[in-house]
Amino acid sequence: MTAIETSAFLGLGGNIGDPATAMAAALSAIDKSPDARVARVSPLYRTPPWGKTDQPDFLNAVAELRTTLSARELLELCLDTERVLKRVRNERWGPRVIDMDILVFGKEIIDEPGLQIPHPRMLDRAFVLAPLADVAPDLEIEGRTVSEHLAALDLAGITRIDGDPNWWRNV
Ligand code: PH2
Ligand code: MG
Ligand code: MG
Repeated sequence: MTAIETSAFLGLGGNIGDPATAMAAALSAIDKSPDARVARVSPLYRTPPWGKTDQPDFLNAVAELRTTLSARELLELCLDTERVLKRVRNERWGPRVIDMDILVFGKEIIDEPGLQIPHPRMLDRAFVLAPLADVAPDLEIEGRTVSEHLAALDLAGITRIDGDPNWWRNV
């Protein structure tokens, strides 16, 4: 029997130390897991801090995964990976070496403690939608495509870093 694969989208970010290396290490770890593989990765973006503005700029990216895990199991894999990379949880929206959020998990709608999918704040965040539009412009979320949602947002300060498209493999 072949297990069903779900397409899931992860948002990645960080603004302490070397976030590009941390994000690359996180994606490589997930890709090595027997139950998930990395299908597409956006370019990196430099983005102004959202929510709590007195902190350094972030690097952000989005990855599409194919996984046989459940959404809850994928969350555990992401949290384990954050722990391996020495993420420390301090203040909400504060500085971090790595953050991985499940944005979309197939067509599932989940509203449980610690797991809300689609991610409840993603549609307000250009730092999520700009890289998501690179990998899945036509993905529908709440009745509109990612491109349509992105067109409604202010892109001030969001810059795509044009570099190696396989940046996440160089760890
Ligand atoms: N993550 C946050 C809070 N603010 N700002 C940017 N630019 N990028 C992020 O990834 C980010 C943020 C909480 O997860
Ligand atoms: Mg987050
Ligand atoms: Mg998070």
